[in-house]
Amino acid sequence: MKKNLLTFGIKASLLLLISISLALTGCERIQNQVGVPSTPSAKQAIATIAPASDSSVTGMAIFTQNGDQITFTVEIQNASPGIHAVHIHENGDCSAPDGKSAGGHWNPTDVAHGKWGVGEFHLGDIGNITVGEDGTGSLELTTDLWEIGTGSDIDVVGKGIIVHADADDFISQPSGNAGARIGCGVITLAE
Ligand SMILES: [Cu+2]
Ligand SMILES: [Zn+2]
Repeated sequence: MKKNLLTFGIKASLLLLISISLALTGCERIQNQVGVPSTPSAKQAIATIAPASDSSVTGMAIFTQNGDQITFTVEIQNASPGIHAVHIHENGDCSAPDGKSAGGHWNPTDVAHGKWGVGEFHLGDIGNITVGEDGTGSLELTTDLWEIGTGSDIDVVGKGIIVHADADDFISQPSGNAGARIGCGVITLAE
């Protein structure tokens, strides 16, 4: 009788343990279905723009991936009121005081300089920022022509952002006659 009770006790404990583990597994499954989406968080790249050619221009550029679209925003401060060209240049190198170390326009598709979205244009031909009396200006662009952190020819990471003294005329070759380089930043993958 005592032995039977003991056996019953062990059996009951085992059953209890199995029920608990089943219940836990069930919970986990539900959490996995409802919880965190399986896609990784949005990829981002950033560039901090620092003064070049004795200007005091500063700024920040951010690239954010959303599906196959990348949204680019740039904000600059301490620039002279008026129109300033902004481009992606081929080298992520701002070591030269005049920004020339950033090289020419980033042009992986080997076409002519132009206006973004119109006919031929470099993948670095972002366009012009209008700066107000307060010295600030911003621009936003969404495109599927770039990639972030893929290492492909159209990956923006490792390239440079240049802000110019003058406007891009979208016609002059090879770079739109936009004048001195007054701001420079290196595009890096954001962690
Ligand atoms: Cu440029
Ligand atoms: Zn260009």
